[in-house]
Amino acid sequence: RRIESELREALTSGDQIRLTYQPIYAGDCQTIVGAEALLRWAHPIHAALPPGNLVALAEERGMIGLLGDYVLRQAARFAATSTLPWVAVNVSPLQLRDKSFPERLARLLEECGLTPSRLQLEITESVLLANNDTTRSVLGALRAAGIVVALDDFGTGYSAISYLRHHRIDKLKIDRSFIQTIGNDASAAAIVKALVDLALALDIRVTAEGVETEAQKDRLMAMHCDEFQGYLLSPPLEAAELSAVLAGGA
Ligand code: G
Ligand code: G
Ligand code: MN
Ligand code: NA
Repeated sequence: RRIESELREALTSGDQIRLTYQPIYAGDCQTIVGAEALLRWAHPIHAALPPGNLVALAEERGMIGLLGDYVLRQAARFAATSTLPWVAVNVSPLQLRDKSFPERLARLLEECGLTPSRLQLEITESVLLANNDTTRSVLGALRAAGIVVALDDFGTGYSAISYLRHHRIDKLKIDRSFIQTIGNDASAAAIVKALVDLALALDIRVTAEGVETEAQKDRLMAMHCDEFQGYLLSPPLEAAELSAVLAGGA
């Protein structure tokens, strides 16, 4: 009860709930091509509440639409005033089950002055597995509007490759569990290589998540992975910190 009203309050006032932005780099590992927005609740008690729990709480209490729109607005506002090419926002499966989502999002982008092609949405495989009619039409409308849709945590769910054909996803993000074992697990390395090649063949972009070591980076570069994300390159940054990095001041 209490946490619910606190969440509602945090969403209507102040900047307790903020986003941090983790840069995503081009294949050269030098150029920032975009950033993933990650939720943070700076609350005296709930500061330790991981974003996954916050999202789950909002889902349970019927507040995911509210939280989701808040996150999208904050990310779009930041991107609109930044030189960042695009910003990626994680969306819950429930947000995509709302028929009014594409239209609301279009209005929000217009209001923030952000071109749809500068917004990417990260969805999880469970979204596609559910095979829900509303979700399908919502995804179609989003892509028709020019919003890039990325499949997050790829490889951790039921990863049916047929989804890539039927749902025409724009980007795959290979889950960090594969990247982290790429150096000492031959099968993980083979899977990553196969996924990068598959993405190339399907004309889908591919991002390696959770790149933490030079050795991982070198192997992924040799595989011609398109995009890199991870602590080796940069942790999530405050909006102002990212702006400073983009301006060459950090
Ligand atoms: O930043 P961190 O590693 O703690 O994020 C944990 C999880 O929370 C990740 O799976 C991430 O996708 C998810 N997450 C972070 N921010 C958001 C958000 O704004 N919306 C949704 N739905 N999930 C988020
Ligand atoms: O599920 P999703 O990919 O959206 O989760 C993103 C989460 O991964 C963020 O919470 C972010 O802090 C975390 N993350 C980003 N880079 C790395 C990394 O190099 N290693 C690890 N372990 N986590 C990372
Ligand atoms: Mn993500
Ligand atoms: Na991920």
